[in-house]
Amino acid sequence: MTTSEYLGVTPPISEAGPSKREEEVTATLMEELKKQGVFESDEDAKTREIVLGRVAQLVRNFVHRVSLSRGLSEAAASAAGGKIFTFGSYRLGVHGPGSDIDTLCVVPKHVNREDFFEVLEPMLRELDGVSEVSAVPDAYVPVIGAKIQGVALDLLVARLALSTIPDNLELRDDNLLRNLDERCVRSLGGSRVIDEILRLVPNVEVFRAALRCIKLWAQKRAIYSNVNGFLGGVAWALLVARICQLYPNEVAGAVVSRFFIIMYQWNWPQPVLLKQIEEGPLPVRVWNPRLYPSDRAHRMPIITPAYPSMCSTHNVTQSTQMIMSQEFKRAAEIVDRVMIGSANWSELFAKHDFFHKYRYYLQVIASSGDSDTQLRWSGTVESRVRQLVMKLEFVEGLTLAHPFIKGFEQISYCLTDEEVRLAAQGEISKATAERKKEDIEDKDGSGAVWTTTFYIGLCLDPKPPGAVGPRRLDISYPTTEFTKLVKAWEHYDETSMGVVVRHIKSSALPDSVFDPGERERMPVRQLKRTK
Ligand code: 3AT
Ligand code: MN
Ligand code: MN
Repeated sequence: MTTSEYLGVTPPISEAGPSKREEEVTATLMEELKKQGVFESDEDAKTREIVLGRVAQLVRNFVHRVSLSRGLSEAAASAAGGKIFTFGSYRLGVHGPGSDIDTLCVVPKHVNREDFFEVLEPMLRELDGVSEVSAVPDAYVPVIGAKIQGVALDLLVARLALSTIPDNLELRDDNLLRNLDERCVRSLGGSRVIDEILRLVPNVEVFRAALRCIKLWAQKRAIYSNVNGFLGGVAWALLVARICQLYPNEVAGAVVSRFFIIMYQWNWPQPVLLKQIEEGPLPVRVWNPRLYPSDRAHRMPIITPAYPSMCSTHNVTQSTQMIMSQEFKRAAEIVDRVMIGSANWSELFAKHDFFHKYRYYLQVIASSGDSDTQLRWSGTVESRVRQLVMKLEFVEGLTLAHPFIKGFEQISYCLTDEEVRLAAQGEISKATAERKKEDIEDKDGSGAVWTTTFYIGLCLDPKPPGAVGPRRLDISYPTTEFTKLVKAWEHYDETSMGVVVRHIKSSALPDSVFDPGERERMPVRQLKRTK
């Protein structure tokens, strides 16, 4: 076989088609996915298309307007074009009812990023049915968020070194990246990666169905989150795409089954690649562990296929890798039983047991006095939690530190300074918790406290035989270092923002981390005894 006969960096493992049983379980998998609500209605799908049509027209109007203002003739302004490309889950075809549409707006060289925020944004606000417009021009990837006819969008911009953007433009050519600023290269990246993934899978429909299954499973098991050291949407897509390459003629049920077995056995840090890494025309870094020590540190490298190739799993730590490996194993066992008919797919999608699993937890509590500050501050704290996890991994006696993938928000209406102080530390009395906004209005010394609490589950090494009494665990060094690190944030303000780390026993977990009735259904103590 020559390299051109297969997709991927090795020949397939098997080119066999599905067995009858594999077709059966694929049908039941699709039924279960429908039941779980991962598909949107036909009506919603039509709305999305209408919205995209309107955005495409908006971008052309925007380019036209800016072109005229730069002194171009009417004819030249009309010819300047402007085109949108989608990426993210919508472009992959695996979006859910609540997903946004990630949309890249490509404009000619005489239109710049400032125009996008100063001209397009006001034009967008003028459209019918638009709400929640929010621009983040200074972000790593500058973006305008908005809702149109109820559909959420993330709008990115890329300015190409071309004087016109024709309707048939494609973004595949690496040379398009020449002479662009870094932000435009990054903005183009999302779209180029998705295009490449879709080109590199043998059967797009099979890939989509299998990826929907893996995404739902990863969300339910609380391992879908790039910031927290697990995998994000792109990384999961790349893994599923690789398994599709290895079984080019299989159906989704079979791909899912192979996925878990292969991922459980994968010889990390051997990278997952969809094609050989390519060099290109830019003076930018391409992932290369032989050249760069920081790339060598990646534990589960999953590499993006479009130039410049990057590692999509930079944040994975020893703990998160162990947790994902356990989840692959659990899933492989369930899917084995699905195959022989002794389990249903729904078992694969059972909710995680994070808040039942450990005896001790760390709470990382970010607090402030208003919702805008809290949004930015808690985001900053969240993005650093994995630094705490990595420091905890060095603590003697700790097997792993398991970060939970989302924070829990609360607003506490306090009557006194002392209550405010306590609330910021996570000590929220029943009276405070039950108070409403009206209860503190016009009262001297009162105030509201916004808190976001992140959790890290602590798994201790097994007790050595014969040891008695509780084990001591000294986490003061990691927690002090962590607080120092988050307070080093450039916008940190000690008068309005707080952060504390404290450890609690599982019995002290607040009810808010459980679904109604969940705590009672699975009492923590019972779980421990059966271990
Ligand atoms: P949803 O169905 O929308 O939840 P998704 O995979 O489309 O899933 P996002 O819309 O959050 O997820 O992200 C789509 C892509 O946008 C993924 C990544 O290429 C890019 N992206 C997302 N967040 C960031 C970020 N903070 N910085 C840079 N790129 C980002
Ligand atoms: Mn999206
Ligand atoms: Mn998005």
